[in-house]
Amino acid sequence: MPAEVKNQKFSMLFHWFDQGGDNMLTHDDFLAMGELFATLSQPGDHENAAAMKKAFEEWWRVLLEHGDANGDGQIDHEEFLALMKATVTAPEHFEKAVLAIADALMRALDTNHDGVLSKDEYVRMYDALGIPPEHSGDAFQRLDLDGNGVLSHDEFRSAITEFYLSSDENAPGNWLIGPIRQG
Ligand SMILES: [Ca+2]
Ligand SMILES: [Ca+2]
Ligand SMILES: [Ca+2]
Repeated sequence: MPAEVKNQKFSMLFHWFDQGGDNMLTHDDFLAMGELFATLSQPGDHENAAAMKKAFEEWWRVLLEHGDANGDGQIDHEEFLALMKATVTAPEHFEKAVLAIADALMRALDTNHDGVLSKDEYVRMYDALGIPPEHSGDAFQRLDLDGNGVLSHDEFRSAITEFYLSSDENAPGNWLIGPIRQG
């Protein structure tokens, strides 16, 4: 049911971001996500590490500012789904939070600096970020829209954009962090 697809994707995201596992998102969770993503950058690559941490800070700032209705300094599951649909995916926030992470992540993962992601470079993301790796091959194939065996910057960006913005249950970008759990 297409209307449900975004809820399922954002629900997966909520549980992934909830690094403390208490079913609430806090500033600490976003600091932890920033640290986790920063581990993907190469030793000495402070620029991309800092860019990812900054983007997670921005993401948290947007959530707190626009969605903490009861002012307890935490974002619960319902608050998160509403915020993701209405606020984080608004163009002015999407660029600074989501796409800023995407661009720095792509540069960090591209370890041989050829401007594209090979399957090996892509799969490293799964291991490091705690995403179950068993579907990574399948995901890679779907995201490689022109089928040339590597992910271009555009393919990576469009996967991330689709993940956040598409209500189509068959959108390739839905596979970004694994298959959407049904039900
Ligand atoms: Ca709250
Ligand atoms: Ca590469
Ligand atoms: Ca490609």
